[in-house]
Amino acid sequence: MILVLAGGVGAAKFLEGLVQVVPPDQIVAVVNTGDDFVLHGLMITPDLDIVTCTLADLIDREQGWGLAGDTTACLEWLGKLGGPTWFTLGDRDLALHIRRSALLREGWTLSQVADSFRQALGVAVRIVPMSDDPAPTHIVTDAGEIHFEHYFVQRRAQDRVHGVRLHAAGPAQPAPGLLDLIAQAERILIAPSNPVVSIGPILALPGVEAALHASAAPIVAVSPIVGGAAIKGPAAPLMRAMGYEVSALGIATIYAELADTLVIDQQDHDLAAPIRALGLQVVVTDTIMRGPVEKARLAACTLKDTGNRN
Ligand code: FO1
Repeated sequence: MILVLAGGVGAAKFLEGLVQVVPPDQIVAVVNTGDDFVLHGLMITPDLDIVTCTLADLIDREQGWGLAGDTTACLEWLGKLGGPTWFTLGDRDLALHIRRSALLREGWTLSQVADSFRQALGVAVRIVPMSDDPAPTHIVTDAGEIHFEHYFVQRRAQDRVHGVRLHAAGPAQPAPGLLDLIAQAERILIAPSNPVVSIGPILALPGVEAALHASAAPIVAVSPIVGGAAIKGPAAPLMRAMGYEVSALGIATIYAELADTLVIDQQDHDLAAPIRALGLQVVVTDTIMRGPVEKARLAACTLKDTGNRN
């Protein structure tokens, strides 16, 4: 089984490549829930939905989130009635949040909801939230400490970032069975997601880093930073706020103690030597996931044997 630590859009695209080169039922995606928040009285889980709906080929490919061809009649009426409209929730998208919220109120766990939804949508990849407990990511800004989605979407990532608080609602436990999945994995992949607010929340769960270190599986990460910039999302300001250089080398310093191999883009080939100096093996390739062929090629790169464990 191949375990993939995943955030949102970049991870979803990477998984679309992986399912082309590995039987989907051999893949388990452990998904960040730090973006999750309540809006309109509904439990919204952006990264779980992005991964599930992308693998179900239902995603809006322009945006990387939301459902293709979705309408926003309900959102318009929510606005008329004084509800918040800063977070675009389409009519079909709302069905996910309404149904999820109802099941959670009936006592289902987020793991059970996520598994029920991916099966209902015909996704063969197992999708596991990182935790069934609330584990919101807060961003510390000039305007105070705010939830990631308020920082990133409502306030358009305009605030100066002073820090990040993971699991801001208190201790969160790894989802049931997650530590066993890490122990059983034959290979562990860290998708090209935001290392601070997408992968960070997963690694910060008690026992996860220890389980990863104890695993005999090769751990391969894909840099989400290409040519000194993120392909999408707020990785740059967040990495800067945490004191990391915004480059593939900065990514290497984050994962140096954990991963065996880092896959970087050919634009960053000159960073291969300093990254190797950190003790990581390096694979230099085209990491821009333009289409299905590039996604499959990138995924195949993370499956090649690049030598022994760290
Ligand atoms: N991102 C935005 O920038 N604007 C939105 O209005 C928005 C709505 C949205 C609705 C459902 C969903 O699953 C994701 C959504 N996202 C939106 C993406 C969200 O901000 C993600 O958490 C980030 O892209 C980071 O993964």
